[in-house]
Amino acid sequence: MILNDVLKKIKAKRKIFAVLIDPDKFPEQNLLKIITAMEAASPDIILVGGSLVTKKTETTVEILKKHLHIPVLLFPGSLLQLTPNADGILFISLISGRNPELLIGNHVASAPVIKSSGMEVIPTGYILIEGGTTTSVEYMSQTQPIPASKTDIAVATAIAGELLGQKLIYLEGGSGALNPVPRDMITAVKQNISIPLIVGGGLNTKEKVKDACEAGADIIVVGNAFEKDLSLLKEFKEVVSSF
Ligand code: 1GP
Repeated sequence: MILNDVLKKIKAKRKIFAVLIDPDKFPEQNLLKIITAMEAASPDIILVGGSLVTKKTETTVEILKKHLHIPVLLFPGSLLQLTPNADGILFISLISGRNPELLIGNHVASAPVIKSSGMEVIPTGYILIEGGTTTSVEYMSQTQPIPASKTDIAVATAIAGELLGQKLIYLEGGSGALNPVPRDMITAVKQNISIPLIVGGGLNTKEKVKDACEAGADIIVVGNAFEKDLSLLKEFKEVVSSF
């Protein structure tokens, strides 16, 4: 089970490195290139998804699974990205927002299909933080991010997520965020929950990845940076593994 492995690694004081593949940003040629980079760097998890995906997610998952032995988790921006060939799914509730479709509506619509697929389902409380620019996820979700200075609201939201039964909390700056989630916010959220903390959005340098790890992230997610420079993949993995 993917979540069990995550919990074991965190218990052993290890951090987890996840690569986000947006099917639109990695058409087949580019996908094969990042697969080669992942063969060398061995990330712990691959997430597949995006705020707006026009390509077939199923094909991307199929190619990833054909070449790599790394768990592939769906990170769906919409119901159109559901595909049964992934190993699991982050079953996301956008708990910083007040869009009922992203809190329960899409879950009801997709639950029977997800259940019958047999894939591992990981309930995840997703908290969007203002990242210095309007990100695709903010626009597409039609939700308002928590201001980066409002640590208390982020903490209260994360606690609520855990109390509601989420298994992971995802602190998200949004893909391509100018500013990643602030260090003090990561630390405060981590201190107030007992479930693993994912941090992503705008982590495009080794320093930012290190900062997020030091601040308390258990799982680091990077996507955008690798669309520009695949050599970063190995470097970031080394940073995360050094903790
Ligand atoms: C987005 O947190 C992920 O959902 C990754 O963000 O693409 O900015 O690395 P980046």
